[in-house]
Amino acid sequence: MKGLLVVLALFAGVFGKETFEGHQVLRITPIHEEQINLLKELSEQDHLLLDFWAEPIHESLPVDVRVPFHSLQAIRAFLGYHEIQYDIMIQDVQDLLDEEQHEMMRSRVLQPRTSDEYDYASYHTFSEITNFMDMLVQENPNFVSKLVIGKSYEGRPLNVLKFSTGANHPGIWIDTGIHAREWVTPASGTWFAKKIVTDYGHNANLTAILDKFDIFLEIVTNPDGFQYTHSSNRMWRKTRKPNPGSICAGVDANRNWDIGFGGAGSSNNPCSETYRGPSAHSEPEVKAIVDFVKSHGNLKAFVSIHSYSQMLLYPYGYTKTPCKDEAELYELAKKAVTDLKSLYGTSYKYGSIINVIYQASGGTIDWTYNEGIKYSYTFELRDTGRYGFLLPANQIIPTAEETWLALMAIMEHTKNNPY
Ligand code: BPX
Ligand code: ZN
Repeated sequence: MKGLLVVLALFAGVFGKETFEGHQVLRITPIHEEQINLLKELSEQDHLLLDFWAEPIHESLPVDVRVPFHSLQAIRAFLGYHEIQYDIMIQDVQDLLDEEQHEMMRSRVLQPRTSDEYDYASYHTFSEITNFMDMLVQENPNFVSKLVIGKSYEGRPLNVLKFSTGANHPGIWIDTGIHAREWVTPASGTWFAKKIVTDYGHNANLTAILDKFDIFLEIVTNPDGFQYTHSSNRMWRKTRKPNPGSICAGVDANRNWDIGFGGAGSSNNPCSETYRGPSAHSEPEVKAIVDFVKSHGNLKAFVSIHSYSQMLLYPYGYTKTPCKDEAELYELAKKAVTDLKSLYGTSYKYGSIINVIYQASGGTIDWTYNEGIKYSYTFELRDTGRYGFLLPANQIIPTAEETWLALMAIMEHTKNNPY
């Protein structure tokens, strides 16, 4: 059976799109340690092909899991037998994907000729986002440029938009889309790019920031994975480099950094969604950022954007030891999420990665923080699990707008507190 499913998966990968008909996303709510342990055992049953959107870790975090149609009976029986509570969050994953595709097709009818015509309220492919970047550069030649900091495994350019008003400025970095399926993040990144161009010279706060700092924005940080979510498997998370000796491809680019590499909260199994890779910085998508950070040498803030779960996090993820700027990072996170909430009432948790989510080794911002970039943060954007990675497109703009307020708080603090 397992062999057959693997063959089917490969078939889908080569010849078409993986479908998710009848798949459900369940939110499981374990109430004590014993139930957590049962769920951990469940997650090791590879033949069930479960996709844990949120892993069983501790009782305060619900466990979201996508269950293929053929495993639903078994899972329901298991949860019922052990009296573990759960709710159905998504009745049929494919229905949401069909709606998402429909929405994208509708948007595509009008090809944008300018960045004003671009449909920020819809999801887009890598090539559409690349065209957007080129339009923005063309429209603002003295302000915006496109750097290519490297190439992905499959050879796509790793594009970074640079917003700059003068030479030798310190830098602020923002990346979106390092995890392929977290679609609202590159969609928000695209909106941020337009917002920066619109507000410069009009919004006093952003203008003051840009008079002193360059902003670097990598919108599609994992282009191979992103393309794969469009062409083959909407649920793909990792990079797309093959793993020699395994039928599973890809590395978790948020476990591949050279800090606590190989530690707890990362996997040495190439088939795991948190596979750390054969060595630190093994992924060209990660190495390109490492080289950029080092060669730039003067980044003062680094923000890496994920979804979902509505959190603003700072180092560390690999250790319980508080980072030395914990007090300041905590206060700034509090201010940022307060500003974020002021727009639509969206609530965010905040704190260190290990305290607020879970232990995770080899994460991006642990590395950037230890490189001396004090204001290193990670966002987990909307929502808290109603749609998870499949956030409907009508939430893109509100998500981007509220997140922008938090980004402004971080950038302003960075400007006002030189170090
Ligand atoms: C964020 C920063 C550093 C270490 C971990 C995170 C959480 C992030 C992850 O496990 O890489 C969660 C997520 O964005 O991937 C979303 N998710 O799987 O639900
Ligand atoms: Zn992520």
